[in-house]
Amino acid sequence: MGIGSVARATGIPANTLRTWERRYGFPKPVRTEGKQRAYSPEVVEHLLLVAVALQAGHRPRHVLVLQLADLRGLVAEGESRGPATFTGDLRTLGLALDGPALEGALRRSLARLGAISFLLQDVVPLLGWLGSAWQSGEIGVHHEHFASAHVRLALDETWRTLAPPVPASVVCATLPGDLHDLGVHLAAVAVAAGGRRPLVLPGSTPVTHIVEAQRATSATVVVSSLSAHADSMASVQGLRDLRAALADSVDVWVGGAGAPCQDTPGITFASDLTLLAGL
Ligand code: B12
Repeated sequence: MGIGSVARATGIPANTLRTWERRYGFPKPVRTEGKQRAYSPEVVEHLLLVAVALQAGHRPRHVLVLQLADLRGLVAEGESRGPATFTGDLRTLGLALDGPALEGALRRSLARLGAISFLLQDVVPLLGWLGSAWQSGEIGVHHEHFASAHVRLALDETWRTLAPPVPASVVCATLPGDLHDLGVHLAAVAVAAGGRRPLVLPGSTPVTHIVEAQRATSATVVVSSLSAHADSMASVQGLRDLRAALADSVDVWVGGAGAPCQDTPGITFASDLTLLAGL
């Protein structure tokens, strides 16, 4: 990532990043051919933790010299004393419609847990709770929309931060009729955490567009996430069409609560997001 993107992702101004590099030797970028600074996903994750530690009141001169494991320990220690960022709190912040606080809590959780545990321990339980609490009338539709929009932004920011600056090699999409694209964003985070760049298509994408995107990028994998709301008959047909239109060399992975039970030859059905980090 370039210095501007790192500054946006971490909230640490570009000038500060340059000063720290001079003063503490961290964050250490590599130089592109054009002599621009470029930061690896590991450095960006490290900086996210630095940002959390600074917010908690630690001094840059103490925090910037720590090894990653020690920094994680410092942040975890602070979290256990300060406001926790587990799902219970995210729920409270969602109910309070407190955007900045919810954004901050999601960022802290990501920095503390790392991308995959952030998905599994915080985001997925929060989404499950939003669905059932909305259905039971415990929360209003505005709470559900508010919280899921913030989660979507956080996931979007996360995969963009983690994805290496290489051409996309994994296309992530829902199928026609399914506007629930959060599963696609969860998948994109896992793919990016595994070191590949996803191409994320918007919800309800026609099969022909998914195929065009795969051909245009020569992506080797297509990942589809189907929500509980997806029409199962249409999904089975959509997946057959998708499989038939793609070259045999392209792997197709499908998951989500609405993934059809029927096996479609040439498609891998799975629910464990961590598998996508190993593609
Ligand atoms: C957020 C949300 C919304 C948001 C969507 C925002 C967005 N951009 O995605 C908004 C507010 C827009 C919305 C709208 C609607 N929603 Co809605 N929504 C949800 C909610 C709360 C979360 C959905 C979600 O993202 N879940 C996370 C997904 C990814 O979890 P999952 O599918 O179980 O997948 C898991 C794994 O399989 C894995 N995974 C997922 N994909 C993949 C892929 C691979 C390859 C692998 C390996 C793993 C993997 O990751 C997940 C975690 O483990 C759910 C509740 C729920 N629990 O799902 C309701 C829910 C899906 N919605 C529902 C409904 C009814 C609707 C609406 C019809 C409401 C309305 N009356 O307008 C509309 C329909 C919109 C449309 N046309 O599609 C119902 C569907 C019920 C049904 N069976 O049909 C649900 C279940 C809520 C409920 N309890 O009633 N919704």
